[in-house]
Amino acid sequence: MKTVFSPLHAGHSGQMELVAGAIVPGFEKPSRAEIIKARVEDQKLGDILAPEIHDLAAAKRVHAADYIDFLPTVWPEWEAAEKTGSAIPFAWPTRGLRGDVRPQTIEALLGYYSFDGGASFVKGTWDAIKSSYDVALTAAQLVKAGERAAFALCRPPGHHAGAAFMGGYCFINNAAVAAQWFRDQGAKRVAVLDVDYHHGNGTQEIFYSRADIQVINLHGDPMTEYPFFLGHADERGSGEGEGFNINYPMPFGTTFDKWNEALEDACRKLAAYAPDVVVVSLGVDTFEKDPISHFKLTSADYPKIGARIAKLGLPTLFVMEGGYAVDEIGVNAVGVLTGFEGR
Ligand code: OKP
Ligand code: ZN
Repeated sequence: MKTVFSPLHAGHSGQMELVAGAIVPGFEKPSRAEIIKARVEDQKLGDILAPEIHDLAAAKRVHAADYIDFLPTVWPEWEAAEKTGSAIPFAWPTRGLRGDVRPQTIEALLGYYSFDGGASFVKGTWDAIKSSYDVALTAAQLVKAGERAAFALCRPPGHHAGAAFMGGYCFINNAAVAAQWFRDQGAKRVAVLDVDYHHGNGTQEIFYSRADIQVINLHGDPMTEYPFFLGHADERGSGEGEGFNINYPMPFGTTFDKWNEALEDACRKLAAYAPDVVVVSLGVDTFEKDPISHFKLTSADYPKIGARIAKLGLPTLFVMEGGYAVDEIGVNAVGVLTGFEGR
């Protein structure tokens, strides 16, 4: 299958994050995408294409227009306010505060448009976000044009980004953008299958009341795992969307046997939904050696995941999400794709 990749992701670099009270280098770093790309080449998965440039109309189909318009202003506003380090949100309108009043300064707006401090900006961040969006749409175009599957090597990832907020390393929800784009191009039903270790809270929120996009998540139980405040099994969709959101929260220590039972059930429900196209939010942070996660999948398991998804027999867009064990991220992510191709 073809891969779409942009070198502009690399401008989003040097992030820091707070872990157990200490500021440490961010886990979501440029080498992640570079190592996956090198593995795509090494395994001769197929051509690697540069993305076509898209306007932001497709982003505004799933995100609030004011949120999308805000993103490119962050770094210029931050610099204009003479701030020196990276732009990180630090105050949020939680219960008891006014989330309905849009504030006026850049540091306030960062909190207004986020749910945590996990999505921060440096100079190259907007160009990286935009390139990741272009990568997703370009790969979606390949599938629309008749390719059996395509790989959007997105960075930064997207599945934690909601209609009007960033967080958890995510800014624009690439998978949600692609799913909506397929609908707008004439697909009757689209399924999003999110196999990242973390619950894709943004994707769930965006499509929660809709029957035309089925959202299925396999993930660490939010009772004990980030993003903590969404992803429970009783979240099944609302209104017309009732029954079209499906969550499989699983405990720390989950091995492939148990995880695969969830995947099998998910695939049966997905097949019964009979979508025209599947968007896979592909995270490989379910890996046993992932530094921030607690499942126990091994490198040998990833091709099996790809093979099961291939068995659905549906046009498939893979959109890269998480995975932080960088030494093995290429083997694991590309393992899903070669498994899909039956090799
Ligand atoms: C993104 B994706 C604070 C820990 C915050 C955020 C995890 C985001 C995962 N230092 N962890 O789903 O892989
Ligand atoms: Zn994740």
